[in-house]
Amino acid sequence: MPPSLTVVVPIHNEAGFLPEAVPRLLATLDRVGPGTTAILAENGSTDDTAAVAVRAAGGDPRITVLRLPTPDYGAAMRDGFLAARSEWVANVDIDYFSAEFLSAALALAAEADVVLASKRAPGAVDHRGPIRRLATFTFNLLLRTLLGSQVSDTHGMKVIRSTVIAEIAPRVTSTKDLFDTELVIRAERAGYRIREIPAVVEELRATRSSLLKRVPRTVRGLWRIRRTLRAESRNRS
Ligand SMILES: Nc1nc2c(ncn2[C@@H]2O[C@H](COP(=O)(O)OP(=O)(O)O)[C@@H](O)[C@H]2O)c(=O)[nH]1
Ligand SMILES: [Mg+2]
Repeated sequence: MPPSLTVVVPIHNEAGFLPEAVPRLLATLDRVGPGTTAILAENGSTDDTAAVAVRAAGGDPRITVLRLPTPDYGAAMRDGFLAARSEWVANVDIDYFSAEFLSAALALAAEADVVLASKRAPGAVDHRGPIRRLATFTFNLLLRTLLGSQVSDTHGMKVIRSTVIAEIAPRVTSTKDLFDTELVIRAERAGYRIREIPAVVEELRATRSSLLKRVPRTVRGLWRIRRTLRAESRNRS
């Protein structure tokens, strides 16, 4: 039997998309196997996302809806991870998840602590447009040059051992889109075993956030992580 897994899905202003996405998520839980549940972590929506999520789940006990006031993708992920009671947790977006990846990641349970679906690993197939692919390439370059990371992608589907979450998540200082990046970088630096599975990326709808706004915010955020990690290692030595 595969180990238990909680799939954490941050959701925000998704009332229109959930009626088709939640049945797809339930079918994915079925395919990954018994012991697989999901937490839909809503925060700060201006539509009735949380109520629609509860309705779309139709009382299925495998789905829990968390609700918090302030919009923050990373905080939703962190709250979902910390609420989970399974051996493993996953993070996926509501428009991008796959049973194949989740099952393949759990199959690596004996040899990995963090399994990333990488859009940049050899063999990955990325069906997104050229601008989004360029953004992922540049982000990865920054991870390597600014943070000295060996991983090829920190943003997207991932499966993490709960003991790693318990140790690392409380130390993460980034919120929003960089929470998971800092989590993975800290896990890597702590010596946890990171494995990557080449991803097949097919988003089910166009991106809703502006890349132009996201790029400067991301670069500033990565510099801030670098400063924080450097200060921590100076304080330790
Ligand atoms: N809880 C929460 N979820 C968010 C927030 N912003 C985006 N999301 C969710 O994050 C996931 C990715 O969002 P999406 O708009 O597809 O972003 P993109 O594909 O990265 O451009 C989706 O499941 C969104 O509902 C937020 O402020 N809070
Ligand atoms: Mg998306």
